[in-house]
Amino acid sequence: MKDAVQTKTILRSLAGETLPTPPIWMMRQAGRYLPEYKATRAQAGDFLSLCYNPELAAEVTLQPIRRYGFDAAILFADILLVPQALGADLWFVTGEGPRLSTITSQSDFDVLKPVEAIHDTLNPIYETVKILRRELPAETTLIGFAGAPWTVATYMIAGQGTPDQGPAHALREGNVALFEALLERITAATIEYLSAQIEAGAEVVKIFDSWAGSLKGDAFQKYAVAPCAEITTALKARYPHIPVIGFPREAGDGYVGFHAATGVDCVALDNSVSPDWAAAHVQKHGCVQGNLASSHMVTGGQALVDETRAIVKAFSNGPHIFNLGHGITPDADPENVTLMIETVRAG
Ligand code: 1CP
Repeated sequence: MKDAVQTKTILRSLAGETLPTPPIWMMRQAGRYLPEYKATRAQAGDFLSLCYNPELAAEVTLQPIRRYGFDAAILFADILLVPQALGADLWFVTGEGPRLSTITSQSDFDVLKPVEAIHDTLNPIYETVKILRRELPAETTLIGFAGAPWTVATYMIAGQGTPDQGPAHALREGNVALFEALLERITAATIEYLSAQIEAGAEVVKIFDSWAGSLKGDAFQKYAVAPCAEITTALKARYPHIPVIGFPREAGDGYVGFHAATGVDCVALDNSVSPDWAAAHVQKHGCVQGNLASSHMVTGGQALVDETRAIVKAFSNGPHIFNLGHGITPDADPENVTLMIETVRAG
């Protein structure tokens, strides 16, 4: 009899198997392009109330599984819940995005809570994971996640999303001791947060470093590679069987060697790198995930089909999980998601 690990296609790819058809899921697969998501979000009231309501968060996680039959579900939550659990104020401005209290001085840092306190805030997230493990189909893998320390720090320092992560770069140049203390606190919190997700039933975890691309050279090594390695090493010591996906978005050449330098089982690729290049230079070291441009979910048509086929073909000689290069956008057409899945599964 096959055990669960062998029957879940995503776990097989993460274990290094080359499958005839790559398994597929999609970043932000629960989101505003889906009418059923918008309805549940309206029921919850606002985005954060949705994240902290286990029944409704599980419901929106399940919606894209029911509609499309993706091979994985990703826990519905947000990377900014960790700053909130550490004591930062967090709110969302409609039409603009997240806002947080800023950390630019030692006194701002000193009011942050200790790592052990995070579970007081994050317990509902673990409840969502437990519900999902009960309710997901047997073949669907449950992915937990957190933001990488650098990306989370960029929001905590600036108090919002920034095009160039300027305030975070300014702090790391102007007060490296404070910057590194903040990164260490986030790293330790992330290890505990992901461990609790795994204890609750997450079968894979993904570390989102959305702003890794703005770290260059030595800074990329110190603030993207090293924290990801620290988190992965700690998780592997506790849960050797749980695969880790790393996503150092827009790392470019930094994707090369990222598996070995961090210990992750899979490197997720954004669509700024060509699949042929990534197959030769990144996939030769282990499983890769990606990397269709999310704009195809808006535009659709033959270009979507051609590009999807090219990505499947380029990665067909090694372990591959099909995904977008970044999250699907609210203006996407749900029909184009169906077309992408059919194209991948048609082989
Ligand atoms: O209006 C809404 O309904 C909120 C939109 C939204 C959603 C659906 C936000 C606000 N977060 C999420 C969910 C979310 N965020 C998930 C859930 C699982 C999924 O379906 O994929 C995940 C994995 C995230 C991760 C996340 N949040 C990242 C990393 C990945 C990425 O997209 O680069 C980042 C940077 C965030 C911060 C964040 N949360 C929300 C927004 C709009 C943003 C970006 C803000 C900015 O930089 O301006």
